[in-house]
Amino acid sequence: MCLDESVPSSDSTSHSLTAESVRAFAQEAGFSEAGLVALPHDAESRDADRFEQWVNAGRAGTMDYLKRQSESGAFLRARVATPFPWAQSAIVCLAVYNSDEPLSTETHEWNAAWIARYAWSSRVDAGGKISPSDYHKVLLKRLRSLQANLREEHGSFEARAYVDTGPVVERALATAAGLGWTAKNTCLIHPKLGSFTFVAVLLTSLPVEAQATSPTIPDRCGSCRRCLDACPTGALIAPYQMDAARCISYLTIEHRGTIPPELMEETGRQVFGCDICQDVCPWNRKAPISADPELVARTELVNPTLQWLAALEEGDFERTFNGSPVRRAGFTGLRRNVAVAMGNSGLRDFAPRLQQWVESADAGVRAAARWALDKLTS
Ligand code: B12
Ligand code: SF4
Ligand code: SF4
Repeated sequence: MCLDESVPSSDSTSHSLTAESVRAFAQEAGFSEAGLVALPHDAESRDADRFEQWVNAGRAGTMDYLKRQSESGAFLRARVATPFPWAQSAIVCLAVYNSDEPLSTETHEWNAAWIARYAWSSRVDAGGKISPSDYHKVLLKRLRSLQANLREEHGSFEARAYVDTGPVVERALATAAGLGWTAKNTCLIHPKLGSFTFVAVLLTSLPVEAQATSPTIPDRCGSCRRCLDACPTGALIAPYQMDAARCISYLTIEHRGTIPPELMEETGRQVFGCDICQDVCPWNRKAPISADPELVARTELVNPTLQWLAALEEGDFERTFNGSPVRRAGFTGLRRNVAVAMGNSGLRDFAPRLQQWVESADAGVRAAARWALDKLTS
């Protein structure tokens, strides 16, 4: 799904942007923080080189959308100007999704699974009814409102709004826009908000007023390496370097088919995404709790039981996760992940269910169920 928004080109813009005014507009639109950077930004060549090296080293696994190239062979995402030659500025916004629910690293029952914090979100309507929400849609709507306010102030201009899905390296832009540093776990850490934040980007053809860009924030990881030590699969191959093909988030959400058997045990009981390298990070200890009415944690997704997840049939999956980020894994993807988690639970009660799934039409579910059954019964 391409969640972008464009408006026709204008003749010229009457005003240029300042970090201060952009931040006020973004907060009015519902974002926690925002920064502004003129394009191309000072670190663009360095970041483009890092991105290219990362893709060329095969770190993107099967995420082919990251590898797309222009006709001239340039990686589309490495530099904003490749797909968007008109872009003069990036307004980068953050939305906090942290909640006061437990961390994945705290002790849990053996029959409990883990769904990543970012995917718990829901909104509560005036009548108190709770429905799943997806940050892509929630934040895109806010970017549109920000864009509309800017249009009132500056007249017509060209723009693209992206939350996750556009051809841009959002954390590189966020770092350049002074919203934090790209940390050793590769997440963007804001010194006050921590890393449980979503990133949303509005590219515009509006220029930035001289000296009115946001100042950058230096790296504050220091000598810490808790995230590297805690990562169960060794996906953080060095500080600031991730082999996404080993990351549990990739394996349980993005990767289709069979999870490599050598990584099944390390995947533990994470059935959708992974929070470990953020849960151990000291910068998240005092991170504020989100008060966002559209990103409220659904408590039934916090430490859900494997029994409940295993009993979901396709219709139940659709009803439970329609409108939620969890839908991205797909029904068979989640079932495959639940099978791996059951194998890692040590609970032999799951054997009959796994025995049924060994006959599944889906190869990923079959392989996971076979592996889990062998592990539980050996
Ligand atoms: C592909 C992708 C993934 C992949 C790969 C992640 C990765 N580290 O590359 C997988 C599926 C594993 C993944 C996992 C997660 N993701 Co993701 N993902 C993306 C996506 C679509 C592209 C990222 C990308 O381009 N990666 C390529 C690498 C090169 O880019 P990068 O990691 O951003 O690159 C920086 C560093 O690697 C660094 N770097 C590289 N080498 C070096 C060397 C040195 C010395 C230094 C200092 C830095 C450095 O520089 C790069 C540029 O700043 C972005 C959205 C977007 N369009 O950008 C979301 C995004 C990065 N993901 C996000 C989230 C929330 C997650 C998860 C937390 C979800 C979860 N709980 O499971 C995990 C976090 C895992 C982690 N530790 O990063 C958020 C991050 C928010 C934040 N505060 O950081 C984003 C921005 C989506 C959004 N709009 O909010 N994701
Ligand atoms: S998200 Fe999990 S698997 Fe991925 S790098 Fe962080 S700790 Fe490792
Ligand atoms: S755990 Fe330590 S090294 Fe890792 S991102 Fe946090 S501060 Fe940086």
